[in-house]
Amino acid sequence: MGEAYADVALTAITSVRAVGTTHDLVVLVWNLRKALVQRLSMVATSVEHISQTFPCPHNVERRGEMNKNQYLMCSKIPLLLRLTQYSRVLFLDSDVVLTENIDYLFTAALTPSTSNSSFWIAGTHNPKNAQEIAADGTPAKSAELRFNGGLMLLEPTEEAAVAFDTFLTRKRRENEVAPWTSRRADQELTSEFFESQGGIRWLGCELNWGVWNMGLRGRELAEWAERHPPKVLHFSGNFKPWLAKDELAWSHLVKDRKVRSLGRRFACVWHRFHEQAMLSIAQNPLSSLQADEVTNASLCSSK
Ligand SMILES: [Mn+2]
Repeated sequence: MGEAYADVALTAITSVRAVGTTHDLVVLVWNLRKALVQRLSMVATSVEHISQTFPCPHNVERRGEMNKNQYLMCSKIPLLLRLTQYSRVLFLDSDVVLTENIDYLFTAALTPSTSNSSFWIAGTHNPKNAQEIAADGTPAKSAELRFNGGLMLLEPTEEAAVAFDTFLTRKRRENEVAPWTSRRADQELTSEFFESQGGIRWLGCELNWGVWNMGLRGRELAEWAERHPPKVLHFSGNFKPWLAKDELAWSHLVKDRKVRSLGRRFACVWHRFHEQAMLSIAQNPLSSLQADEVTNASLCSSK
């Protein structure tokens, strides 16, 4: 996570603490100002600087197709697989908030999709409609498997890390030849690697509910989310509550009233955690947070 997402990550962390996790909380950062690292250190178990160890030059300029595609081929997965001091790692994007404790994932028995899986990852899909969701929230048989990288559960081993590195190196070499693909390492290539190992274990999509995906797809998914309240809200894509100036930037994007009001409700969950995060940082004597940096969630004030 870079500079622009420091306070977004703080919000995510605040929510993880609020639901009472008993696990370590490691924040992965690169190119972050000292003051912001210090701010994150106040709430995290540890802050890991990944700029040196990231298995790809993160300073590649994003100018030009070639560089852009090289940039997209970077991945944090090998780094996660090398956190071998932990038996399981639950990766969360910084643009998520938890509304329920999901610590059970660290001990859950997860069924592999085939019996010959050497390495596995557990994750969720982005459903297109309610038919693509099975009764337990995992993809229905007919679902197009759009793996979403916002929440991933892994068991770190050096062996898996090396295998993933090798796979990425091969993909990068293929990618040097036009026409370049823009399949991103952190999501599409991750699922391709683990799929080829037979090892994607699907979790229910209430564990990584794409609010923007819901907005794009419409009412059916909103109704599903009302029946199965999301445990993790993921503000991926074009719906970022922290960028919202008015009406939570939602009303002009989504026509359906029901979807709109649910999206606003979810955005307000984010805003309340954000407010809580900023207030607790401001109260910390070590922080240099200015009062005017504490945004207010006034758009959400009717609780
Ligand atoms: Mn995300």
